[in-house]
Amino acid sequence: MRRAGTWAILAAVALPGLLTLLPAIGGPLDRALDPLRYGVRQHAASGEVVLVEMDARSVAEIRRWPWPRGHYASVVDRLHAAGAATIAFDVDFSTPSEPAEDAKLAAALARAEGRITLPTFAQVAGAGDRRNLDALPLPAFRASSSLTSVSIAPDADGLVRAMPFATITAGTPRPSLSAYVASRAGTADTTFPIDVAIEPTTIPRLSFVAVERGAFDPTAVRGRHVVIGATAIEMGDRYPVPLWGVLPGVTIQALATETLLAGIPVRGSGLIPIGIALLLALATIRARRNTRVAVAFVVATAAQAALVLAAQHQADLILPLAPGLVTLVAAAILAATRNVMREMHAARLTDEATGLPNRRAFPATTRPVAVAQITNLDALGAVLGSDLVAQAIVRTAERMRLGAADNAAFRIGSDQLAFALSDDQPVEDSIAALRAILLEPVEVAGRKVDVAVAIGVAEQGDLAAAALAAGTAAGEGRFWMLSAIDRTSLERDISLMGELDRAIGAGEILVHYQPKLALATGRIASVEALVRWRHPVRGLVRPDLFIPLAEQTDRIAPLTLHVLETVIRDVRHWRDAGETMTAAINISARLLTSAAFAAAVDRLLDAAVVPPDALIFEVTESAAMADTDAAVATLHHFRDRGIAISMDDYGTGQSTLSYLRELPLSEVKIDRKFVQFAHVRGDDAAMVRSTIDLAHTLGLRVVAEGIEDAANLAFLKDAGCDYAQGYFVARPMGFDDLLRFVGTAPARDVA
Ligand code: G
Ligand code: G
Ligand code: MN
Repeated sequence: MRRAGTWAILAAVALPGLLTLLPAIGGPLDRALDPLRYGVRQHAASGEVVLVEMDARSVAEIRRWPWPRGHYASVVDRLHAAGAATIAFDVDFSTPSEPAEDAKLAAALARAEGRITLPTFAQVAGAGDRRNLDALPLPAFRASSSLTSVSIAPDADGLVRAMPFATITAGTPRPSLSAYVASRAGTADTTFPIDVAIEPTTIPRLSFVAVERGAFDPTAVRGRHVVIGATAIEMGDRYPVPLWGVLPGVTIQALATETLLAGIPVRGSGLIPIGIALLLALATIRARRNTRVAVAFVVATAAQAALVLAAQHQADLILPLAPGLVTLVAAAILAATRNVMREMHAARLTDEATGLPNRRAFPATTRPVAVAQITNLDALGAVLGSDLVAQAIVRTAERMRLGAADNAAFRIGSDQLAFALSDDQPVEDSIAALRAILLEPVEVAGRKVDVAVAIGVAEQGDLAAAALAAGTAAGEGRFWMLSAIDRTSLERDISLMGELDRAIGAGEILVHYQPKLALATGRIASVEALVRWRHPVRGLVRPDLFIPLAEQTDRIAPLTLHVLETVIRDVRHWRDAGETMTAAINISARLLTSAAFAAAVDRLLDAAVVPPDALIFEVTESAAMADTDAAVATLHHFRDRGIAISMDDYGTGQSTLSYLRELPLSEVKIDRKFVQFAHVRGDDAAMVRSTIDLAHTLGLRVVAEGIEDAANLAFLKDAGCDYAQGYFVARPMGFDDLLRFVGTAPARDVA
């Protein structure tokens, strides 16, 4: 049903309507709708048909029954004299009465010059004989009158709804009273519906005895068609009709005559209203929301009913109501059901708070998948409130979509977003791209908000493994981590780590240096060592790709020791060349809890030909988090040996202030996220200035990283920052380039 086209839906909708074309189904339904068909169109009679009632009053006055036929003779004479166009009797004259009275009537009929019509009745021939006999008026009456059938045939439920145009009784066709009076010819035994929208009470009527006495206005009869019959209850001959209940047979004859005077009703095929309904149902079927379905249904139903009733009223085309209405109901039920199912389907696959697709919506994939765990959700919630947090999550998901394989991000837990990674490029490249995308804060209600994430990656669409890895990465303060569950297969895939040991031996691991400019003097006072891997196949591999892998596979210690060794050698060289610069080395968090690493550092330092105070260890804030006591002890140990400790990426972590006090720091490096736009963004500027002040108060040097233009540099100098590091000062470069750069560069004027 989800993908079914309008045509298929229309076909499904038409079926129930087509079923109502079966009389057994449509008949009762349409009959139940009679009050609608006739009630809405109720109108007064034309007045062309006048009833002369053999009413209770007449019965009371004449007293004898059967009435002596002289009474009828008088009435015929009176009506004829008044100018009645036709005089139709619905009175049985088939048996003789007193000859004198019969003669009176025969004479009166003869005087009426053929304006009279007398009834014939179909009668069952007798017990055991199913043939019908024609009960005719006496031959003396017949001589000057025409004959019409007054048989009334109720439906199975006892209600009279239709009248024949003509009947064939005992082989003789006879027009019905109404067809004769209205001069409408029709095939024998075909019927027409009586228009019971005509209000029976509006048919002009005269009492039989009043007419007999001449006590009536002749103009009420002149040129009109008079129908004479019994309405008094005790004379029987009463039938129920729709809308009006029980009516005397003669009143029904009058209604039928009125119907034919207004036009000849033609019954139309039920296919016509079904066709109309299908057109009208289009809007209902197209409606995507059920309020619209309801509105469209009501409008279509009203239009359908109006069209059918108008066809009857204006064109005497009688169409069934049930097929169209059933079709419309079917359309509404179908559309509503489809919408509910769609909504349920969508709701099942959507996270309520954010509108993002949820875990159930995550497609099966053979690609690597990433789960990003938002690590500062509680803090965000406390500051922003849940609505804005939801927005922040949506903004973050939008960013992640940019780095996702199929541009889709899913909220798989309150603090977890998931997405598939491209399998065209190494996972490390995807992660590097993501890191760049996520660096900028997201904007929520006009505020810039940092959403901190830790990412777990797993192969083959293993979402659970990725989520687990994300949790571990968050706990260890890392940006990303591979799932331990399939680490081996991934390693084989990446095939980098197996090569790292060989790479160190083969001299593929290089150290580049990025200068730090002392803002007070305009001279290069220090450098940061940044590792590079000149891979024979992959080219220059960036450290943010292989450092996390090295950390996870326990190769970070040999790598760092190799860097330290290289740096010590290079420092020796430039000291020999007369340069007094210090050099900073990045130390991974997990190395701080490794006694073996500390011992190895000690051995290198013991053998070193440079003073330890030429070295700086850069440690990220999160580094101290994993195992605080051990990490702090290790840092004190290094510090005691004379190595300066620098807090890297300052501002991106969490409990900054307590660390500033506890750790044996010499230096703080403000993360480039805050520095880069500090000269144009007020809140960044405030953060940088206050950090500089705070650090100075604690006796720490301040390095700002990520300086990319002169204005930024000028701002930092003005803010009292001690060192500036960034592309504007110099990019990371090889040892030889560094010596040339420092030797030739004049002291910079950064004022
Ligand atoms: O400039 P670059 O792309 O080299 O730096 C990327 C990241 O890698 C930086 O966060 C930097 O601290 C880190 N990094 C560079 N060299 C080393 C290293 O020798 N050891 C560790 N642990 N991290 C390093
Ligand atoms: O985390 P750490 O301080 O070790 O980061 C050093 C990283 O910063 C290296 O990747 C280096 O290439 C990068 N870096 C240094 N200067 C700039 C700069 O001006 N702009 C940008 N975008 N990155 C820089
Ligand atoms: Mn660093």
